[in-house]
Amino acid sequence: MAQVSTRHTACVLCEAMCGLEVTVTDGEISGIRGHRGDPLSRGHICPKGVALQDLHADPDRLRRPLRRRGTTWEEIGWDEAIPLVARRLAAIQREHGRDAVGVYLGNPNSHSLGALTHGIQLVRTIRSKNSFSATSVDQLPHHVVSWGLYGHQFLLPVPDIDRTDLLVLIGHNPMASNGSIWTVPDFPARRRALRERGGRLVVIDPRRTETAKIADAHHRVRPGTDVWVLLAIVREVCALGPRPAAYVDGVETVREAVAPFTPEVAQALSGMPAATVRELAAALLGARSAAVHGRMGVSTQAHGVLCQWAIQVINLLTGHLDQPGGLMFTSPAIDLAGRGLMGAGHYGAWRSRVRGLPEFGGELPSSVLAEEITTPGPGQIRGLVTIAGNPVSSTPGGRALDAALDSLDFMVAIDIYVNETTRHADVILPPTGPLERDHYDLIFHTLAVRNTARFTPALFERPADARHDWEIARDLALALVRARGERVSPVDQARLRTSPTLQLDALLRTGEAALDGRRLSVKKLRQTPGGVDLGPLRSVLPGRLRTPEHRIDLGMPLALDAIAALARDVAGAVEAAATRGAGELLLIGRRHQRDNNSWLHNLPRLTRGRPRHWLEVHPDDLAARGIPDGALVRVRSAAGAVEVECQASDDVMPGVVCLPHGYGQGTFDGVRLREAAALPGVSMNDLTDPARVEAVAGNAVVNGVPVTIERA
Ligand SMILES: Nc1nc2c(c(=O)[nH]1)N[C@H]1C(S)=C(S)[C@@H](COP(=O)(O)OP(=O)(O)OC[C@H]3O[C@@H](n4cnc5c(=O)[nH]c(N)nc54)[C@H](O)[C@@H]3O)O[C@H]1N2
Ligand SMILES: Nc1nc2c(c(=O)[nH]1)N[C@H]1C(S)=C(S)[C@@H](COP(=O)(O)OP(=O)(O)OC[C@H]3O[C@@H](n4cnc5c(=O)[nH]c(N)nc54)[C@H](O)[C@@H]3O)O[C@H]1N2
Ligand code: SF4
Ligand SMILES: [Mo]
Repeated sequence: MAQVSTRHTACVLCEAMCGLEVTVTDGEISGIRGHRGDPLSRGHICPKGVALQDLHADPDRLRRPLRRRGTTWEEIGWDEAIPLVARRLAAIQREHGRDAVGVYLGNPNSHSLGALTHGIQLVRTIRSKNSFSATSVDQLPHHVVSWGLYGHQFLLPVPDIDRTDLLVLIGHNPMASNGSIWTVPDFPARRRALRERGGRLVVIDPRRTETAKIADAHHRVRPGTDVWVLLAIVREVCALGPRPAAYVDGVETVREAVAPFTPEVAQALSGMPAATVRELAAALLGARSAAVHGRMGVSTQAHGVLCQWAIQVINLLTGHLDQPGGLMFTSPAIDLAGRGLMGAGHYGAWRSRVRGLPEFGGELPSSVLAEEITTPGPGQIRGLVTIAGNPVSSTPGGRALDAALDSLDFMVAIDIYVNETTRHADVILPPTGPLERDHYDLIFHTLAVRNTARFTPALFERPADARHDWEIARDLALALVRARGERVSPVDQARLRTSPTLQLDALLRTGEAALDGRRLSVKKLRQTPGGVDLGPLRSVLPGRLRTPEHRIDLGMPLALDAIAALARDVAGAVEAAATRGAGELLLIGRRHQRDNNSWLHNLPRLTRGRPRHWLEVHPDDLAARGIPDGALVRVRSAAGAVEVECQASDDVMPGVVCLPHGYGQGTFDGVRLREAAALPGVSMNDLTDPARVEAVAGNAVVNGVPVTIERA
C-alpha cells in the first residue's frame, strides 16, 4: 500500500506567496495544487508553483559545498568550506580594509525567513560600504519615496483591489508577474470581481500586455516618458481642487512646482493625448474610491523616483490614500517598519568611490558594481560575497560584470545553482531548498491585499549533510569575526544562535495581531496551515507615519530638485521629442508567467511548449528596415550587441522593441552550466547600460534603452 499524505506549504517563487496543497506519495511529491483554505490566495496557483516539484528533485540543484578547480568543481565538506571562506575574506579585509569585500544580495533573500533573520546579520558582520542588491535593479524608487513621504522605506501602500472602484496600473503587468510590491494572489479573479461590481481597470504601458488586454482602457506611452504624464495629472488635480487629508502639508509647493507640466507637454513627450490626461485626473478625483500604482515600468527607467513620488502624490491629493478601496497600508502581524526591524532608510550617507552615486539604506546602486571591482585604488573591491543572486544576468552591462568577476582575489556564493555569476566563485555554499525549510513571509505579508499570517513548517526533512541558509550565515559570520581576530558581542551571539522559527515566535508573541483575544504564536499558526485571516486592510494614518510630527510633507526635497531640473528646459524637451529620428527604437522588458528572473529555465515543467525568448517588434518597424518576421536580428545598444530572432507584433507600440530578461543560460561562453537543457535566448542585460542610471537614486534603467536593429 502506498503511503499518501496531504501537506501544506507556501510558494516562495514570487510575491503572491500562494498557499499550496502538496500530495506526497511514499515520500515523493505526487501532486501540487493551490490551497483553497488559504484566506489570502484562496486556491490560486500558477505553473511555477506546480514546478516546485521539479526544483525539489532537480539534479542540477546543489546540495554540498563546491570548490572550483579551474573550470570544474569538487565537493568539499562544510567543516572545510566555512573556515576557508572566512579566512580568505578576513585576509582581504585586514590587508585592504572592510570595503574591499563587496556583497550582492539577490531577490530570493526576500522570500526566505532565514535569509532575513540571519543573512542580513552576516552582511552587517561583513560591514562593507560596498553592499549591493537586486533592489537597485527593481523597486529602489519605492523605498526612496516611502522614506521621504512616510518616514520609512517599508511603509509601502498597496491597492485595495477588493474594494476599489478605479484601479490604475502603470508599468505593471500582474497577469504575467502576479503582482509586485503588491501581494495579490489570484489577480485574475480579483479583477473579475472588480468588473462585476462596476469598477474599472486602466493600464498605462507601451505594450498591450496580458493585463492591458483585460483592462477597460489601455493608454500607451513612449518608454521613459511617464513622468510628464504623471506630473500633468498632479497639475490637473491641483487645478480641479485637491482633497488631501488633514495631515498632509506642501500642497501649494507642489502646485507651483508642477505648473509647467501641462497635459499638452505630456502629450508631446509621451504620446498620451492631453484630453486623456485630463479625463484621468478628473476620474480619479471623482471616483468614490481609486488606487494608482506603478511598478517595474516606472521604477527602472530614467525618472523612477519622480514617477513614484508623483504616483503617491496623486493618491494623496485625490484623497484616496489610506481609504478603503484606495492605496492602503497593511496591518501585518509583524510590522517591520513600526517595530524597527528594518531601518527607516537614509540617503547619500556615502557615495560610490568611482562614480559618486549615493547609497540608499546602506546599499549602493548595482550599476556600479563592475567598475568598483575593476578600478584600482583604496577601497577597490577584491573579494565578493553573493547571496541568492545572479547579477551577471540581472544587472545592466552583465558582460562587463562577468569579466570583472574574473579579476577578483576571492569570491564566495551562497546559492543553490552554478549560474552565470556563481560560476566565478571559488566556493559555493548551497542552502536547503524552499520545501526543506520553515517559512513565514516577513516581507510579503506587509504588502498583501488582505491581512493574514501564515507559518509553514518544512515539508521535507533536509538531507543529513544539508545546511539551512541561516545556519550557513550564522557559521560564516561567527567564523569571519574570529578570523578577523575580533570578539562576537553577546547580543550578536544570541541573535545568530537563535533559529529563525524561534525568532519568529518571539516576534509574533510580542506583536499586535491577535486571534480570539490572544496573541499569535508559531504554535497557534501551526494549527492553521493556510494561515489566519486578520481581515481587510484598515485605515492607519496618521498614526503609522514614521515622520517626526506624524505629518506628510509632499514637498520632498529630492523630488522638488528633480522637478526643478526637468522644468528648466520643458520647451527643449518638447522640441527634442518633435524632431527625434523616426528610426529610433527603445527597448523594454517583459515577463512571462513561466519565467522567474534568471533561474528555473532548466525545469521540465517550465520549459515545455513554444519558445518565448524573441524580440518583439512592431510590423511597421520591421517593414521600414526590410526585415522579415522571424528573422535573426542584431540588436545593438551603447553597451553591447546580441543576436536574437524577432517576432512581428502590434502589441508593442511603433518605436518600441521588447525582450524578456534572465535568458541566455545553459551554455555560457562555451561552458555548460547545468546538465538539464535550458531555454534558448539571449541576456537582455548584455544590452542595458550601467552608465545610464535613474536621476535621483541611481536605480538601473532597464526599460527605455535606445537600440538599433538590423538583419543578422
Ligand atoms: N533587463 C532587466 N533586468 C532585470 C529585470 C528586468 O525586468 N529587466 N528585473 C530585475 C528584478 S525585478 C530583479 S528582482 C532582479 C533579480 O536579480 P537577482 O536576484 O540577481 O537574480 P535571480 O535571477 O533572481 O537569481 C536568484 C539566484 O538565487 C538562487 N536561489 C534561489 N533560491 C535560493 C535560496 O533559497 N537560497 C539561495 N542562497 N539561493 C537561491 C538561484 O539559484 C538564482 O541563481 O533582476 C532584475 N533584472
Ligand atoms: N512570471 C514571472 N513573475 C514574476 C517575475 C518573473 O520573472 N516572472 N519576477 C518577479 C519580480 S522579482 C518582480 S520585481 C515582479 C515585477 O512585476 P511587474 O512590474 O509586473 O513586471 P514587468 O513584467 O517587468 O512589468 C513591467 C511593465 O512595464 C512596462 N513598461 C516598460 N517600460 C515602461 C515605461 O516606460 N512606462 C510604462 N508605463 N510602462 C513600461 C512593460 O511593458 C511591462 O508591462 O514580478 C515578479 N513576478
Ligand atoms: S503566483 Fe505562482 S510563483 Fe507566484 S506564489 Fe503563486 S504559485 Fe508561486
Ligand atoms: Mo524584482
